[in-house]
Amino acid sequence: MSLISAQTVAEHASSDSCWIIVHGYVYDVTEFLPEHPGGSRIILKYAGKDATEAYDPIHPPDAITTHLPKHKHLGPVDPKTVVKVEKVLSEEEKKRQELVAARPSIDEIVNLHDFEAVAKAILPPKAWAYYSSASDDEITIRENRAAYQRIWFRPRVLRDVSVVNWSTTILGYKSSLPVYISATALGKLGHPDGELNLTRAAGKHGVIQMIPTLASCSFDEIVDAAVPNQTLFLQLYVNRDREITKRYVQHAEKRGVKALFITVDAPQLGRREKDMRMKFVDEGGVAKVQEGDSGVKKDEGVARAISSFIDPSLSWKDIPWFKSITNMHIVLKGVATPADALMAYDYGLSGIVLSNHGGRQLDTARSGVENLIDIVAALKTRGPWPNPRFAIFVDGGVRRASDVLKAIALGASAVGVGRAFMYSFCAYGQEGVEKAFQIFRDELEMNMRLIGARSIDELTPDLVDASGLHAHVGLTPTDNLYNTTYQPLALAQFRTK
Ligand code: PPY
Repeated sequence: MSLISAQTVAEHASSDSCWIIVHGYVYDVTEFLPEHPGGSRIILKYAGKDATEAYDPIHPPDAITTHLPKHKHLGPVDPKTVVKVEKVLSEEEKKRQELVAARPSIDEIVNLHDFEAVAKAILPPKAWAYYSSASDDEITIRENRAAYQRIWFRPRVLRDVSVVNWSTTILGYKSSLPVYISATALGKLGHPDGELNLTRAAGKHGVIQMIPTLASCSFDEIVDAAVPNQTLFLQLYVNRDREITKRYVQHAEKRGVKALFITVDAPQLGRREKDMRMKFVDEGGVAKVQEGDSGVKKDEGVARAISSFIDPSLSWKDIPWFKSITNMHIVLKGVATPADALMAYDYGLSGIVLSNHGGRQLDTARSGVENLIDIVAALKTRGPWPNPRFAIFVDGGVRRASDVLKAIALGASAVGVGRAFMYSFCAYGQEGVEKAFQIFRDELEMNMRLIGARSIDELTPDLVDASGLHAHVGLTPTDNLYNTTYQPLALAQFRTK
């Protein structure tokens, strides 16, 4: 195949003819411009140029080849013609890189909040905005933490706790921790290896990872990074085109994924204002919108930009179809009420995740751990509980092993942790994730001894006092570590010259 010179590519730098280079290959994306889920503006910024750096963090490597018809794949760029442009670092970027170099040594990290604080300091502002943002007034994201602080321990004593064991099974698969890695999207915004940091650490330590539909790495790259027999689950956003979903699910099953976690709390993506404002700043959008530039699309942040494929018509009627296309366990992620929990049970599913999507969807939704109380009570009406055929998981706000123990004591099978693991790799790569596992192990050992539970089975409701959980007001000690990393929302900014 003949090579295309960079100069030829540069001649196609408009919406009438738009070529871009990604990973050394030239693509004609002119006709794709109106279809790009992130809008055409962002592609046009790279028209006639190499877009790899902008493309990588937010697309799996194969996104462009699978979405663009073959005849638009024009050929490899001639590397000899590419003029290497010295990258000029902004003052902000220089400062950021200095902070990366001056990170605390990983030995200084003693809890999961430490990872978050490091990530907040060293992440590019857009990445931090996307990861940390939650919807509307961000009440729910904070409530997710606060709820755990309204549950108190009632420890048992004199139980010979010389040996304590926190290993368990999750949907029948061995797990060294009563915690799984929950799906978080776009891992390469925070670290060049993205989700692979999680896969590699999880494989080494016998922890289960839920692969995100919107990972930066491709599904196959993640599965390829796993060790033999490593248990992987898959989170699923259901595509409007069910054939795409079917292919994806069946491919996952073929590659050995054991459970499908269908996200049911995001028929439309929440408005995450930190993420939205970041985009405005970058594109100079505020000024242009105010000047009445009708060509400017009101930008809505990274997440909303790429979420148009998600099918809002998804309903209970689709459940039998999912059961017909896969033998994997099916779990609904994002259930919040006894009524829906009972429906999931009655549809013969394997479980539910009591989740509010890390506070990123419906603001002022209750926390998963609060919902756990009524949902366990409802499921008890269907027979003896715990029921080995139906698992309840909880996620949101977990930063301590004590949170995990509380949720399990109240009836959860295991707990999902998303952001905390993500921040651990943003800060220290795979080593960070491994350290996060170690912190969980240390905290689990200490807390299980102190509450008198030697195994996961011994975590029973009598060990906790959740009587204050439904009281949404009241005095609790301030969570200083969380509040320090929590970045308050900002209001609209005046323009500076
Ligand atoms: C989220 O951001 O909360 C997600 O679940 C991931 C995502 C990212 C982009 C579009 C839709 C969902």
